[in-house]
Amino acid sequence: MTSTTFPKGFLWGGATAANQLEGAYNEGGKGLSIFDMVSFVPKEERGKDIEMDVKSEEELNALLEETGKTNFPKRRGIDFYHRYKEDIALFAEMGFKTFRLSISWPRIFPNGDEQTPNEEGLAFYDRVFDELQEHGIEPLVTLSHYEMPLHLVQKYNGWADRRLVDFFVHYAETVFNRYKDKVKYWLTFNEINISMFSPYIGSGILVDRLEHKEQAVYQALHHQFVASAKAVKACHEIIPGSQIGCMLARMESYPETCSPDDVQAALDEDQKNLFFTDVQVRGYYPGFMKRYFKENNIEIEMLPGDKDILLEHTVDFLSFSYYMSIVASGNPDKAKEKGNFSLGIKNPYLEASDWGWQIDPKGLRITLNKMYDRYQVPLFIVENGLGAYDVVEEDGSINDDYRIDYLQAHIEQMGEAIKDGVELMGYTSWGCIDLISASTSEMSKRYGFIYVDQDDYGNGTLERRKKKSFDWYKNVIATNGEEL
Ligand code: BGP
Repeated sequence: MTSTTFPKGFLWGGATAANQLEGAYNEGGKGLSIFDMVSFVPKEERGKDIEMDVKSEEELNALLEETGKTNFPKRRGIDFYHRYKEDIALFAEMGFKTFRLSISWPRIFPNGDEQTPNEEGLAFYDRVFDELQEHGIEPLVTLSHYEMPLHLVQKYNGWADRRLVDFFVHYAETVFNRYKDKVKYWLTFNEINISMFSPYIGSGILVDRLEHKEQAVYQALHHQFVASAKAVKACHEIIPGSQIGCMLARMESYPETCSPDDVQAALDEDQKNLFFTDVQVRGYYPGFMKRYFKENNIEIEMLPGDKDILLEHTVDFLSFSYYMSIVASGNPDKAKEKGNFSLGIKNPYLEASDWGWQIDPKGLRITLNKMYDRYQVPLFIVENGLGAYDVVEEDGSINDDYRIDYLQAHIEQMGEAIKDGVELMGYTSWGCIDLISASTSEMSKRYGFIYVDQDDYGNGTLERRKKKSFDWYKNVIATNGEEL
């Protein structure tokens, strides 16, 4: 890698989310969030498909009953709420230029539909941003990372209800006004396409309440698109010079063979993935989705003005997570085998992580090129990393060479894409400090450069410890990606 590969000012750093990090789920005036309700199911008891959805009112009420009795590690997070100073100091030691975190919406508006924000919640993020500023670390803030106030699910069935647009915009304006001197980079919805896999986590919808589920999910997403565009508008008005992006869980789809049926299947998968960025970056619904809606009896209700809002307030940059690629088949029997994103059809050319995620560094170069070609806006990789079991040796060291290998290979391909002409703003590796897994609620699925002493059941001292990858990443940043 030549010294000129990564541009000057490239935003190296790490990424997290409030729901998996902060803990203190019932402190500081915070309301319950949808994620506080997702329980931990040990691996042995889990089915083949990962389950992070809550589907019905009964299920939700049963979970609420348990609140306070069961302290899921999720609700304890890794206690960033009380330990942020120590953690930020470690990020600074690695030389982070940026730190991606999310604001917990229910910390600011415990119910989500009230007018007056919770001052204690606002003050917490003031302290965090000040600490980052002191260390010269630029925050990159996600407004909604799987964490709407639970009350909005109970009362409105989440984003299925149009009123959520105003609640969200009020929340966004509140935090833009409050942090306008502290935060320049923003993201609206984390992995907005997650609703296709989990309507509860992505859109706060209990699907058992609905007759035509797909219709409701796409309608909810329309509301989210409008809310996102309105947030873009507000961000630009309130914080001159700010940049705000969308965020997609990007999964490059490969055809299983060169049969045109497989190629078409891969294109279909890909288009369904890129639909979300089409709306947020180009500002309009693509033709292939209009066709899909028609053929599946889905009608999106739009208010007058919606189309203009989408078109006029597109995002400044496109951010995405990248963990794996997937395989598509035109054979209907095979296509059925494909469960959720972690399973699917095996790619015989790739290895997979312990959780079945197929590791594909070259796919990152391919996807960067394809997305840049399609959109011609700056890209930002805001999540990438290897979830793995780590072992603490007797001398206390953690030798995570497998993680270094994974990141090294991906960063190398990022460099290739930059040389191809892709405009890339930065890279924030997911879970730069070990945190609770989103899909499995495990603590033992670790991504960090920093180890946190806690097990899947919430036992442990929460002590922080540097892994081998800590010094490795520090050097990557210090050499601006020259030494990998
Ligand atoms: C993304 C989410 C993150 C995160 C990551 C890793 O989908 O945006 O919140 O957790 O994936 O997934 P997991 O924690 O399930 O390993």
